Amino acid sequence: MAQDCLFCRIAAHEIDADVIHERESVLAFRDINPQASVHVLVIPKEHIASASELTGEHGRLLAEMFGVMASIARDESLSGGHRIVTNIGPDAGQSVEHLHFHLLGGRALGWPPG
Ligand code: DGP
Repeated sequence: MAQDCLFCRIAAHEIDADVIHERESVLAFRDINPQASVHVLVIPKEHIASASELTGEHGRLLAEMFGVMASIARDESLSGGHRIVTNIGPDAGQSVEHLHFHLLGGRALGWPPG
């Protein structure tokens, strides 16, 4: 756990969140500032600053995270489609330096994103 990392503290249940899925290594919770009717954040419990830090050693973890997201999309009835996105660095608007995938759905999503 990284000191002063918001998502590490959510993963440790030190800070409340609307958790919808939890596993030993992965947590999913609703975004505090939703951009669609379904907006879930999926994080590894271990501290990884962003997708740029991923290596081959994270393959199993990533497969688990994508499995969790597929399961959430089914549970949230996103049969018409959804989007998974991760922001990396300030130009992309990353505001929390702990890897997280945004799972967005429940409305038509424009492309390209802003
Ligand atoms: P990004 O900008 O890609 O780093 O996304 C960070 C997201 O985290 C942003 O959509 C808002 C969300 N967020 C920030 N603080 C909290 C919090 O305390 N709780 C929850 N549930 N979400 C948060």
